[in-house]
Amino acid sequence: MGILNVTPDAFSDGGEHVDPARAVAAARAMAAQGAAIVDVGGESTRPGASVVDEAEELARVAPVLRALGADQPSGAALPEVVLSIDTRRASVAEAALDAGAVLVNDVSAGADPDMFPLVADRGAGICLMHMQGEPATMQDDPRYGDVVSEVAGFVEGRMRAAVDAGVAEDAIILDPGIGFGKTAEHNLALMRGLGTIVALGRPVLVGISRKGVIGELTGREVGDRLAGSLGAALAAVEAGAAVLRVHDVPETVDALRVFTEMRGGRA
Ligand code: HH2
Repeated sequence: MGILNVTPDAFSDGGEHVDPARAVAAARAMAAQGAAIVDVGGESTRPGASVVDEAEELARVAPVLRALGADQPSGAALPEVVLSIDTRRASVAEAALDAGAVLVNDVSAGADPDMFPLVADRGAGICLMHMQGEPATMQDDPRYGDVVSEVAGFVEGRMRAAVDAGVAEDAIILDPGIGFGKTAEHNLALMRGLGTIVALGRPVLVGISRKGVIGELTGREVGDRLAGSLGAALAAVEAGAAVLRVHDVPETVDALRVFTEMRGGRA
């Protein structure tokens, strides 16, 4: 999953793709480089980020999704790729689904009461992520008893709630939410304990690309975390992750290809 942040303030690529034409070109490049999914987001959820109003979020993502949606399914400009909308708002998700998205990446795991009914009605996919607190304050002293069992219990509960609301179980992806209300130790524990979430039986998405835990382990600034992010990506796959949400698509595709070939598996 390639990340396309159409925001002025994302933590590592803020401002790069605010111009819709540049955003569309970046999405097409990621698809050509081997991304299976492109995740378009109009609201930064980095620690300390402020909430974007609905009109602004829609204005950011809609033109990009419409242009990318128009590429499908001919594949001429955009090879077959799943379009994903990174939003906590059902209204934004609905507009994105209208424009050609088929996956909703919801970092609040369905906090908007209209989200699960929408996803169910449209037969879309949904990624349910764990977050403790809200982006503005989530890194102010996050605490857990046992982070792995609490996060696994949360995503399992949200999966049940989604299914109860009519979402097909096989449309659900689960995500431990690396960096969302977690210290570096919590993030490491979740990576080491990823198997507990994998055991819930749904594909697991890991978004760790360039995040703070990579900085903690390597001492590198955001722009210099590619090698560390690749190490984390391979560790995630080894632990059973099915989807990697990354900024650096071609490098991750290469790393995965070599890793899986050498382990005798399939890329
Ligand atoms: N991380 C970010 C945003 N969305 N979605 C899922 N499912 N999992 C994640 O780990 C995840 C996510 C934060 O990273 P990024 O998009 O690069 O930054 P920002 O939130 O500043 O736009």
